[in-house]
Amino acid sequence: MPEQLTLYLHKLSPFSQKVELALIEANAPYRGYHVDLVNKPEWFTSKVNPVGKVPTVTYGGPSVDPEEPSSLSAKITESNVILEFLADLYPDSGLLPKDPVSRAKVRFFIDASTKHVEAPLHDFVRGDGSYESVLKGIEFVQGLLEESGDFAVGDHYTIADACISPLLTRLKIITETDIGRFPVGLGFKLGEELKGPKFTKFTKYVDQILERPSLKQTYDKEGVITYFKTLFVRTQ
Ligand SMILES: N[C@@H](CCC(=O)N[C@@H](CS)C(=O)NCC(=O)O)C(=O)O
Repeated sequence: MPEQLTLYLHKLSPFSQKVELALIEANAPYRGYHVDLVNKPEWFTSKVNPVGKVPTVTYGGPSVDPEEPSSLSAKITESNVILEFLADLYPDSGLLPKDPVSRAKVRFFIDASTKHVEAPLHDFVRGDGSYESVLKGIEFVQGLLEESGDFAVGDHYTIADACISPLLTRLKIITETDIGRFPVGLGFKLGEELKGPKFTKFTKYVDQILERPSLKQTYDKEGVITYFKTLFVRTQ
């Protein structure tokens, strides 16, 4: 029997989603517990994650009620760290390839998608960033993609794909709805630009990734749109 694994998550959290994606793709047994981030329970901060953020995983120890976490389980936080942890737990899942060069490529892709897509997109949607840096970041990541365009690295789903997938869903929302604190129309413009020949490989990859059953299982598109509408209200 594998050790117990509980994922504390929030359904609209992109960081939680990447961890859930990796668990599902690895066929890993786990228990998901939805944390109310608005009325965060005291026990979550005192017993699970002192920083109070999701995702957090408890691993090992007795199988207990998630609301009464055991002091005997390991508590693992930070989505990219959890992705690596899952790849270590399930070495035959393909979440990380076996050969060192491909493993380095997966790690580089995770680093790049965090620095060059997550950060600029985060700033852009809040009205603090620039359109150009979003495009430049996407171009950088596109340059790392396999020619086939099916996966980020090699011919198998890895934690690199899990890491970028939630960002791709949010990018699609921004380009389809224009929701964000950037000037009106810039989200649509970004969408048009991404449809052009310069971004063919990226677009093919996005389409492929968004069709995966694991993505559909973990993604509440309408929920994210509603949340974005309340969070990113334009002030002018
Ligand atoms: N760097 C962290 C970010 C996690 C994070 O910001 N989680 C948000 C939800 S998307 C959260 O739990 N916020 C609740 C809070 O800060 O109180 C990771 O990658 O896991």
